[in-house]
Amino acid sequence: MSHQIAVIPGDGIGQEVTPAAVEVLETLDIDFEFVEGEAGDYVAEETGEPLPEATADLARDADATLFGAAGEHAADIILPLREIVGSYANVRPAKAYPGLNAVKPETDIVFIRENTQGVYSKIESEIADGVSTLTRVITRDASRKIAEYGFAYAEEHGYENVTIAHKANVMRETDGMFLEAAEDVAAERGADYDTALMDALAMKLVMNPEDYGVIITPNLAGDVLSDLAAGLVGGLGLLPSANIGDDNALFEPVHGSAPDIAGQGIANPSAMILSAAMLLDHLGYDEQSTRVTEAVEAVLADGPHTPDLGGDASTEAFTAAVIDQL
Ligand code: GGG
Repeated sequence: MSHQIAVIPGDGIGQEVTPAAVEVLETLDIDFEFVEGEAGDYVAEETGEPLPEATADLARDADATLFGAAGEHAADIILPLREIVGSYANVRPAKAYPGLNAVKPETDIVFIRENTQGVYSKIESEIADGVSTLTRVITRDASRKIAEYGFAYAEEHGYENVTIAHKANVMRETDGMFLEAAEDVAAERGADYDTALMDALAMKLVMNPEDYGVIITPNLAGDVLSDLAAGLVGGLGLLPSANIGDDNALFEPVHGSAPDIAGQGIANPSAMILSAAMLLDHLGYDEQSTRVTEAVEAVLADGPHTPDLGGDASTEAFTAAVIDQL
Protein backbone atom coordinates (compact mmCIF):
# COMPACT_ATOMS: atom_id res chain seq x y z
CA MET A 1 0.00 0.00 0.00
CA SER A 2 1.34 3.42 -0.94
CA HIS A 3 1.09 6.52 1.30
CA GLN A 4 1.46 10.11 0.25
CA ILE A 5 3.25 12.17 2.90
CA ALA A 6 3.22 15.96 2.68
CA VAL A 7 6.57 17.36 3.84
CA ILE A 8 6.63 21.01 4.92
CA PRO A 9 10.01 21.96 6.43
CA GLY A 10 8.99 25.56 7.22
CA ASP A 11 11.46 27.98 8.80
CA GLY A 12 14.89 27.91 10.42
CA ILE A 13 15.99 24.50 11.67
CA GLY A 14 12.82 23.01 10.18
CA GLN A 15 14.85 23.07 6.92
CA GLU A 16 17.51 20.90 8.58
CA VAL A 17 15.59 18.45 10.78
CA THR A 18 12.77 17.67 8.33
CA PRO A 19 15.06 16.16 5.65
CA ALA A 20 16.68 14.12 8.44
CA ALA A 21 13.31 12.54 9.32
CA VAL A 22 12.52 11.89 5.65
CA GLU A 23 15.93 10.22 5.25
CA VAL A 24 15.10 7.91 8.16
CA LEU A 25 11.65 7.08 6.73
CA GLU A 26 13.24 6.34 3.35
CA THR A 27 15.39 3.59 4.86
CA LEU A 28 12.26 1.63 5.83
CA ASP A 29 10.64 -0.81 3.49
CA ILE A 30 7.42 1.20 3.12
CA ASP A 31 5.99 2.66 -0.06
CA PHE A 32 5.97 6.38 0.82
CA GLU A 33 5.59 9.13 -1.74
CA PHE A 34 6.96 12.38 -0.26
CA VAL A 35 5.56 15.60 -1.70
CA GLU A 36 7.25 18.78 -0.49
CA GLY A 37 5.47 22.07 0.11
CA GLU A 38 6.74 25.50 1.04
CA ALA A 39 5.58 27.60 3.98
CA GLY A 40 7.24 30.03 6.33
CA ASP A 41 8.51 33.53 6.97
CA TYR A 42 10.75 33.25 3.91
CA VAL A 43 7.74 32.37 1.72
CA ALA A 44 5.76 35.28 3.18
CA GLU A 45 8.64 37.61 2.27
CA GLU A 46 8.77 36.30 -1.29
CA THR A 47 5.05 35.96 -2.03
CA GLY A 48 3.14 37.71 0.78
CA GLU A 49 1.60 34.37 1.77
CA PRO A 50 3.16 32.34 4.64
CA LEU A 51 1.11 29.27 3.72
CA PRO A 52 0.43 29.12 -0.02
CA GLU A 53 -2.80 27.39 -1.08
CA ALA A 54 -0.80 24.76 -2.98
CA THR A 55 0.91 23.74 0.27
CA ALA A 56 -2.38 23.72 2.15
CA ASP A 57 -3.77 21.42 -0.57
CA LEU A 58 -0.83 19.02 -0.15
CA ALA A 59 -1.59 18.64 3.57
CA ARG A 60 -5.32 18.28 2.84
CA ASP A 61 -4.80 15.52 0.27
CA ALA A 62 -1.93 13.60 1.88
CA ASP A 63 -2.30 10.57 4.14
CA ALA A 64 -0.26 12.46 6.75
CA THR A 65 1.97 15.52 6.99
CA LEU A 66 5.43 16.10 8.43
CA PHE A 67 5.91 19.71 9.46
CA GLY A 68 9.22 21.21 10.60
CA ALA A 69 9.02 24.57 12.31
CA ALA A 70 7.39 27.96 12.12
CA GLY A 71 8.86 31.32 13.10
CA GLU A 72 7.13 34.69 13.16
CA HIS A 73 4.17 33.44 11.12
CA ALA A 74 3.35 30.47 13.40
CA ALA A 75 -0.27 31.62 13.73
CA ASP A 76 -0.66 31.81 9.94
CA ILE A 77 0.93 28.43 9.31
CA ILE A 78 0.55 25.96 12.17
CA LEU A 79 -2.99 26.89 13.14
CA PRO A 80 -4.39 26.62 9.59
CA LEU A 81 -2.44 23.40 8.99
CA ARG A 82 -3.91 21.90 12.16
CA GLU A 83 -7.36 22.98 10.98
CA ILE A 84 -6.79 21.53 7.51
CA VAL A 85 -6.01 18.09 8.94
CA GLY A 86 -8.97 18.44 11.33
CA SER A 87 -6.74 18.00 14.36
CA TYR A 88 -8.43 18.26 17.73
CA ALA A 89 -5.71 16.58 19.82
CA ASN A 90 -2.07 17.57 20.12
CA VAL A 91 -0.18 14.66 21.64
CA ARG A 92 3.14 15.68 23.21
CA PRO A 93 5.18 12.99 24.97
CA ALA A 94 7.92 14.28 27.29
CA LYS A 95 10.14 11.36 28.21
CA ALA A 96 13.58 11.23 29.83
CA TYR A 97 15.98 9.04 27.88
CA PRO A 98 18.76 7.08 29.63
CA GLY A 99 22.25 8.52 29.23
CA LEU A 100 21.28 12.15 28.91
CA ASN A 101 21.61 13.49 32.47
CA ALA A 102 18.02 14.71 32.41
CA VAL A 103 17.13 17.05 35.29
CA LYS A 104 14.35 14.59 36.17
CA PRO A 105 15.21 11.12 34.76
CA GLU A 106 11.91 9.67 36.02
CA THR A 107 9.81 11.87 33.68
CA ASP A 108 7.39 10.02 31.39
CA ILE A 109 4.46 12.30 30.70
CA VAL A 110 2.15 12.68 27.71
CA PHE A 111 0.36 15.99 27.31
CA ILE A 112 -2.98 15.67 25.52
CA ARG A 113 -3.57 19.24 24.48
CA GLU A 114 -6.89 20.53 23.14
CA ASN A 115 -5.85 21.78 19.72
CA THR A 116 -8.58 24.04 18.39
CA GLN A 117 -9.82 26.45 21.04
CA GLY A 118 -8.90 28.47 24.12
CA VAL A 119 -6.78 31.53 23.45
CA TYR A 120 -5.84 30.11 20.05
CA SER A 121 -9.32 31.11 18.81
CA LYS A 122 -7.74 33.89 16.71
CA ILE A 123 -10.61 36.17 17.84
CA GLU A 124 -8.28 39.00 18.72
CA SER A 125 -8.36 42.69 17.95
CA GLU A 126 -7.34 46.16 19.02
CA ILE A 127 -10.66 47.58 20.17
CA ALA A 128 -9.37 51.06 20.97
CA ASP A 129 -6.05 52.82 20.87
CA GLY A 130 -3.87 50.95 23.36
CA VAL A 131 -6.51 48.31 24.21
CA SER A 132 -6.49 44.82 22.69
CA THR A 133 -8.73 41.90 23.51
CA LEU A 134 -8.77 38.18 22.83
CA THR A 135 -11.77 35.89 23.11
CA ARG A 136 -11.08 32.59 24.84
CA VAL A 137 -13.40 29.98 23.35
CA ILE A 138 -14.20 26.69 25.10
CA THR A 139 -17.02 24.41 23.99
CA ARG A 140 -18.42 21.39 25.79
CA ASP A 141 -18.11 19.25 22.65
CA ALA A 142 -14.42 20.01 22.08
CA SER A 143 -13.68 19.56 25.80
CA ARG A 144 -15.44 16.20 25.85
CA LYS A 145 -13.62 15.14 22.69
CA ILE A 146 -10.14 15.89 24.06
CA ALA A 147 -11.02 14.21 27.36
CA GLU A 148 -12.27 11.09 25.53
CA TYR A 149 -9.02 11.04 23.56
CA GLY A 150 -6.90 11.54 26.69
CA PHE A 151 -8.55 8.80 28.74
CA ALA A 152 -8.48 6.39 25.80
CA TYR A 153 -4.80 7.19 25.22
CA ALA A 154 -3.97 6.51 28.88
CA GLU A 155 -5.77 3.17 28.72
CA GLU A 156 -4.19 2.12 25.45
CA HIS A 157 -0.66 3.12 26.48
CA GLY A 158 -0.81 1.87 30.08
CA TYR A 159 -0.63 5.20 31.94
CA GLU A 160 -2.24 4.90 35.38
CA ASN A 161 -2.31 8.59 36.31
CA VAL A 162 -4.55 10.94 34.37
CA THR A 163 -4.66 14.60 35.37
CA ILE A 164 -7.08 17.22 34.09
CA ALA A 165 -5.32 20.62 34.07
CA HIS A 166 -7.44 23.77 34.34
CA LYS A 167 -7.79 27.17 35.95
CA ALA A 168 -11.50 26.96 36.72
CA ASN A 169 -11.19 28.96 39.94
CA VAL A 170 -10.48 32.06 37.85
CA MET A 171 -11.79 31.30 34.35
CA ARG A 172 -15.04 30.00 35.78
CA GLU A 173 -17.09 29.84 32.59
CA THR A 174 -14.47 28.61 30.16
CA ASP A 175 -12.26 26.33 32.24
CA GLY A 176 -15.26 25.58 34.42
CA MET A 177 -16.85 24.03 31.34
CA PHE A 178 -13.59 22.30 30.31
CA LEU A 179 -13.22 20.73 33.75
CA GLU A 180 -16.87 19.72 34.04
CA ALA A 181 -16.89 18.14 30.57
CA ALA A 182 -13.66 16.22 31.25
CA GLU A 183 -14.94 15.00 34.64
CA ASP A 184 -18.21 13.89 33.01
CA VAL A 185 -16.21 11.83 30.52
CA ALA A 186 -14.15 10.29 33.33
CA ALA A 187 -17.34 9.37 35.21
CA GLU A 188 -18.91 7.81 32.11
CA ARG A 189 -15.79 5.74 31.55
CA GLY A 190 -15.42 4.84 35.22
CA ALA A 191 -11.88 6.20 35.00
CA ASP A 192 -9.72 7.42 37.89
CA TYR A 193 -8.23 10.88 37.57
CA ASP A 194 -6.90 13.92 39.40
CA THR A 195 -7.47 17.54 38.68
CA ALA A 196 -4.83 20.26 39.01
CA LEU A 197 -4.76 24.02 38.75
CA MET A 198 -2.42 24.65 35.86
CA ASP A 199 -0.17 27.11 37.71
CA ALA A 200 0.35 24.82 40.70
CA LEU A 201 0.79 21.95 38.26
CA ALA A 202 3.77 23.76 36.71
CA MET A 203 5.52 23.69 40.10
CA LYS A 204 4.53 20.10 40.85
CA LEU A 205 5.82 18.96 37.46
CA VAL A 206 9.21 20.46 38.20
CA MET A 207 9.36 18.91 41.67
CA ASN A 208 7.67 15.52 41.18
CA PRO A 209 7.18 14.65 37.49
CA GLU A 210 7.01 10.95 38.43
CA ASP A 211 3.53 11.60 39.88
CA TYR A 212 2.14 12.31 36.40
CA GLY A 213 1.29 10.22 33.35
CA VAL A 214 -1.29 11.63 30.94
CA ILE A 215 -2.20 15.30 31.37
CA ILE A 216 -5.31 16.56 29.57
CA THR A 217 -5.09 20.31 29.09
CA PRO A 218 -6.68 23.30 27.42
CA ASN A 219 -4.74 24.64 24.44
CA LEU A 220 -2.28 27.23 25.79
CA ALA A 221 -1.64 25.37 29.04
CA GLY A 222 -0.62 22.31 27.02
CA ASP A 223 1.74 24.39 24.90
CA VAL A 224 3.42 25.95 27.95
CA LEU A 225 3.51 22.92 30.26
CA SER A 226 4.95 20.65 27.59
CA ASP A 227 7.80 23.10 26.98
CA LEU A 228 8.36 23.15 30.74
CA ALA A 229 8.54 19.35 30.71
CA ALA A 230 11.06 19.54 27.86
CA GLY A 231 13.33 21.31 30.34
CA LEU A 232 13.08 18.32 32.67
CA VAL A 233 14.24 15.81 30.08
CA GLY A 234 17.00 17.62 28.19
CA GLY A 235 15.42 20.31 26.05
CA LEU A 236 13.06 20.98 23.20
CA GLY A 237 15.20 18.99 20.79
CA LEU A 238 13.72 15.84 22.31
CA LEU A 239 9.94 16.38 22.21
CA PRO A 240 7.92 15.10 19.24
CA SER A 241 4.24 15.70 18.68
CA ALA A 242 1.24 14.43 16.77
CA ASN A 243 -1.74 16.55 15.73
CA ILE A 244 -4.52 14.01 15.47
CA GLY A 245 -7.75 14.45 13.51
CA ASP A 246 -10.54 12.03 12.73
CA ASP A 247 -9.31 11.37 9.17
CA ASN A 248 -5.91 12.99 8.92
CA ALA A 249 -2.93 13.97 11.04
CA LEU A 250 0.16 16.14 11.13
CA PHE A 251 3.41 15.41 12.93
CA GLU A 252 5.86 18.08 14.09
CA PRO A 253 8.53 18.59 16.72
CA VAL A 254 7.42 20.70 19.68
CA HIS A 255 10.30 23.12 19.05
CA GLY A 256 10.16 26.16 16.84
CA SER A 257 12.52 27.48 14.18
CA ALA A 258 15.47 28.20 16.57
CA PRO A 259 16.87 31.15 14.59
CA ASP A 260 19.92 31.28 16.91
CA ILE A 261 21.30 28.02 15.48
CA ALA A 262 19.51 27.81 12.13
CA GLY A 263 21.76 27.25 9.12
CA GLN A 264 24.65 25.81 11.15
CA GLY A 265 23.75 22.14 10.65
CA ILE A 266 23.84 21.42 14.39
CA ALA A 267 20.12 21.15 15.27
CA ASN A 268 19.11 18.04 17.17
CA PRO A 269 16.80 16.08 14.82
CA SER A 270 15.54 13.72 17.58
CA ALA A 271 12.20 15.49 18.05
CA MET A 272 11.55 15.45 14.30
CA ILE A 273 12.60 11.82 13.85
CA LEU A 274 10.49 10.79 16.86
CA SER A 275 7.59 12.70 15.26
CA ALA A 276 8.14 10.57 12.16
CA ALA A 277 7.94 7.50 14.45
CA MET A 278 4.56 8.79 15.68
CA LEU A 279 3.49 9.11 12.03
CA LEU A 280 4.48 5.49 11.43
CA ASP A 281 2.47 4.38 14.44
CA HIS A 282 -0.52 6.41 13.25
CA LEU A 283 -0.42 4.78 9.82
CA GLY A 284 -0.33 1.32 11.41
CA TYR A 285 3.42 0.61 11.06
CA ASP A 286 3.86 -0.20 14.75
CA GLU A 287 6.92 -2.39 14.28
CA GLN A 288 8.75 0.24 12.18
CA SER A 289 7.69 2.96 14.62
CA THR A 290 9.24 1.03 17.50
CA ARG A 291 12.41 0.41 15.48
CA VAL A 292 12.84 4.11 14.72
CA THR A 293 12.13 5.10 18.34
CA GLU A 294 14.60 2.53 19.63
CA ALA A 295 17.24 3.67 17.11
CA VAL A 296 16.91 7.27 18.36
CA GLU A 297 17.02 6.04 21.97
CA ALA A 298 20.20 4.08 21.25
CA VAL A 299 21.93 7.13 19.77
CA LEU A 300 20.74 9.31 22.64
CA ALA A 301 22.21 6.76 25.05
CA ASP A 302 25.61 6.35 23.39
CA GLY A 303 26.07 9.33 21.12
CA PRO A 304 26.99 11.06 18.97
CA HIS A 305 25.21 14.03 20.55
CA THR A 306 24.38 17.40 19.07
CA PRO A 307 25.51 20.56 20.95
CA ASP A 308 22.19 21.03 22.80
CA LEU A 309 23.00 17.72 24.54
CA GLY A 310 26.61 18.65 25.22
CA GLY A 311 28.19 17.02 22.14
CA ASP A 312 29.61 18.40 18.92
CA ALA A 313 27.86 16.19 16.37
CA SER A 314 26.08 17.67 13.38
CA THR A 315 22.45 17.02 12.45
CA GLU A 316 23.79 14.89 9.62
CA ALA A 317 26.07 12.79 11.90
CA PHE A 318 23.26 12.19 14.40
CA THR A 319 20.91 11.13 11.58
CA ALA A 320 23.53 8.82 10.09
CA ALA A 321 23.96 7.19 13.52
CA VAL A 322 20.19 6.63 13.78
CA ILE A 323 20.14 5.08 10.31
CA ASP A 324 23.09 2.83 11.28
CA GLN A 325 21.08 1.60 14.24
CA LEU A 326 18.19 0.71 11.94
N1 GGG B 1 7.24 22.65 15.15
C1 GGG B 1 6.33 23.42 15.79
C2 GGG B 1 6.63 24.89 15.84
O1 GGG B 1 7.09 25.48 14.89
N2 GGG B 1 6.35 25.42 16.99
C3 GGG B 1 6.42 26.82 17.27
C4 GGG B 1 5.19 27.39 17.86
O2 GGG B 1 5.09 28.60 17.96
N3 GGG B 1 4.24 26.57 18.27
C5 GGG B 1 3.01 27.00 18.82
C6 GGG B 1 2.10 25.85 19.00
O3 GGG B 1 2.50 24.70 19.00
O4 GGG B 1 0.88 26.06 19.17
